[in-house]
Amino acid sequence: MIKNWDEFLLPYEQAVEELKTKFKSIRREFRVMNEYSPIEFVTGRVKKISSIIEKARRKSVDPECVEDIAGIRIICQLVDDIPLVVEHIRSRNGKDMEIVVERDYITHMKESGYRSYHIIISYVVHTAYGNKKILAEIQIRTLAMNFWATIEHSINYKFGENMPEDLRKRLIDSGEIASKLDEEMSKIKFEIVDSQEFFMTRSALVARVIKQIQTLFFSGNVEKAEITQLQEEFYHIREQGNIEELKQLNKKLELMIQKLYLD
Ligand code: 0O2
Ligand code: 0O2
Repeated sequence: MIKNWDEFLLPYEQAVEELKTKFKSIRREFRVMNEYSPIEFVTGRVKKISSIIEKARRKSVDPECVEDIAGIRIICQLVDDIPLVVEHIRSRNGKDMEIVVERDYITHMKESGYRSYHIIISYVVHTAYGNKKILAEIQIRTLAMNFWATIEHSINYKFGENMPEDLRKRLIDSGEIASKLDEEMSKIKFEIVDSQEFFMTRSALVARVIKQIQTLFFSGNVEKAEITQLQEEFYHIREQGNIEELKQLNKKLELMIQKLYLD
């Protein structure tokens, strides 16, 4: 019997925050490198007290044995990203987390039509009162799987066991459509990854060029007319969208700045 739920939930809240930060930072690292990230976004939540009590009762276990009190959801764009994220988590096994069990509901879709890859981990939280080992669930799924699961979850919540048969069938059918969408997206994976990397590289270059023109301007050692000319050159290239010309302009500005500080 849990006397103080706030105290009981504290390490789970901390675990959710820490795990969210850890997986979000992987995405950030890819972005800094202008590379496609297998992680699109990360969310997390601590299960509601009423749901913990209900689940513990249903499974005849103590609340701390409920595996998903702390839950992290990692959303990927493509199905092919999922094994990469799973491998990444496996590579952390025995380091900052321990894998307890993996459940592949993608190869083995649930009867409801639910698809996702689940990994239950045990995770140590360092608190002011010492270390506490807790269980956490990581769900890895695509945007399409997430769309389907979110809608199905809310319909399920409303109807529970009493879901009308035709609605259940429609949900199973729409799950198949979501699965088909994932398949189709996988077929154009190269174009998706390539265009997103192109977009990130171009944005990073644009930001660098603007910063370098500012550096030249604020140095006070470049004629105003020359700055205006560089700006016009930049606007012209940006509108044309030619990345090679943008790279050349960036290089030219780098050299101008180097020269400025060498002289
Ligand atoms: P960014 O730079 O937008 O990726 P927080 O505590 O605020 O860090 P929290 O409370 O978990 O995060 O927020 P939430 O609502 O669970 O969402 C977490 C992140 O997922 C947020 O990004 C949302 O923008 C992003 N997100 C949620 N739903 C979607 C979605 O359908 N599509 C996409 N692409 N992103 C989504 P951040 O943390 O603000 O950072
Ligand atoms: P929440 O917080 O509402 O998402 P179970 O006995 O099925 O309740 P079990 O055996 O502990 O749970 O684990 P399982 O089935 O591997 O994973 C449970 C979680 O996976 C659920 O959490 C859902 O988030 C998700 N899930 C599993 N099956 C389905 C499904 O058919 N549809 C949807 N939308 N989600 C599913 P909870 O308990 O619902 O909590």
